[in-house]
Amino acid sequence: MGLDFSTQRLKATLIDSSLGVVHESEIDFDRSLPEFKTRGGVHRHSDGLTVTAPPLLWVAALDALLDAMRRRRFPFKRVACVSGSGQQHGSVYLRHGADRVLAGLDPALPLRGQLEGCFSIPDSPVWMDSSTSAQCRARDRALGGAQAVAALTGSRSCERFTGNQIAKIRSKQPEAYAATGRIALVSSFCASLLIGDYAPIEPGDGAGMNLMNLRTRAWSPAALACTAKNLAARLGAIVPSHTVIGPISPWFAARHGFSRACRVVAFSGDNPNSLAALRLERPGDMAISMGTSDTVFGALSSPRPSATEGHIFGSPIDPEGYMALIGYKNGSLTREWVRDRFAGGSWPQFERCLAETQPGNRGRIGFYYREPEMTPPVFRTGVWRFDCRGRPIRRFNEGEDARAVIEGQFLSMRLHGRNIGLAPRKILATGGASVNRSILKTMADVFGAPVYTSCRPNSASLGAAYRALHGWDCARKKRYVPFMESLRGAPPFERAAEPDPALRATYDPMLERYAKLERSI
Ligand code: 5FX
Repeated sequence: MGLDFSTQRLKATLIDSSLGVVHESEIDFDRSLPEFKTRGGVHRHSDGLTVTAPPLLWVAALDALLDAMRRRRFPFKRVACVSGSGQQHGSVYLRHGADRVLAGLDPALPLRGQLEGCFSIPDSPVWMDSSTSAQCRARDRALGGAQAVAALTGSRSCERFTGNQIAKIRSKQPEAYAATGRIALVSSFCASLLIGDYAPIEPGDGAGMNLMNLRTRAWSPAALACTAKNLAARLGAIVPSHTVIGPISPWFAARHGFSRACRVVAFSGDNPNSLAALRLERPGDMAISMGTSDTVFGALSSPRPSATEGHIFGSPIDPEGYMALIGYKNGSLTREWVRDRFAGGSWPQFERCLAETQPGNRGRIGFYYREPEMTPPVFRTGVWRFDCRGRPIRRFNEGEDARAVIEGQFLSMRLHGRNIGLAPRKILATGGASVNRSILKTMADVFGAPVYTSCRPNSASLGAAYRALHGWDCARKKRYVPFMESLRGAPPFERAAEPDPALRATYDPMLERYAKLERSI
């Protein structure tokens, strides 16, 4: 069973021994638990920067989800192993002694009332928070600059990353910090509920804190020291992602009928779990998720952390591997804007534009920033068009904007992926735009790699279920089993587009021209 505590809902995905999905359930936080007064699962504060969510909401959601599954006569006793996923970076502050509460839960009562008094901070900072710029700059100063922080932890100091959130709480709410016995991530906190004890953190989600040494996968004493006093004792251990962290707690067996033999595998973040769902195990396996914002993630063996772009996390499916994550703000909305203004207003018309223009767009390159962009950081929105000699031009010919926005987005992904060590071998395309065959063909050509599709929703909870199976398999066989050995027989992805080898000669030099023009912007 995989559980995904995402920003807006809790989902469960169950797989059986043939690796097919046999059950899915979900609870929407705003709709099912209106008393927490969240919108989109969070509380946005009046400063426009602070965003929080009550951890008790996630506890109540677990009660509600399990109750609903029990009403549907879900056979809990057949669950062999559970793992899970949490929105990344968010932190949960548990009072001294909360571990005793977790260990002594009364099966006659729901979790919610029993855990209510356990939080020293009742509203947890979450990944949408951007209120910690001062703490980020302090971290940069203490550790030798932005690039030094990235080299040590895998990412530059980021406002949403847990270490900077902890530093803010330590300085603004010192009594609450002193009352805290354990600081958990959303993922490890939810795992704690299942094992009835404080759960360890694993390197996929642990890397999203600016506190872990990316290479050793242990807490960095220097990063801890510049965050808060006595932090190591409050964070607990970091364990490999496939670790069985305990049997399920007696509360789940007595109240819902789970088997006492059911095991729990370390929970990870939503992005690392999505990597597991798409089985991106080998360096060069990457995914492009095209949604409101676009996300690129993939496996890599030689990471090159950068202070200016992307993040490197520990791989959740390879104890020695790494994963890259690059986010873009200009995704679907920007593609739709170009479609509506310059490509006939419909996707069939847009596809016609792609078909009627040449790959490489006769050397023409466009940059379309409808939103301030984070990769690369571009704060001024606008459209920039260049001819084949790199000279700015005001307009393109008919159809060329459609090709320019698609080629430009993929060139950017290839460039910024390369900058942090991602060398694509095979691409999995997901998200709304991945149903568009001409876009996928352009993707294959720009990257020079085959493109596969996966339209399975709920990738984080499915990935957590796969990771549960993986951890269970390793424990059962008493050796490390490669992830894909445990996943042998999983349904194949559809091969959707092949690269045209002749187009390397077009796109390889175009990438270098793109990089130069991007710098000029
Ligand atoms: C990744 O760094 C993020 O902040 C988001 O993708 C969150 O994980 C969403 F839950």
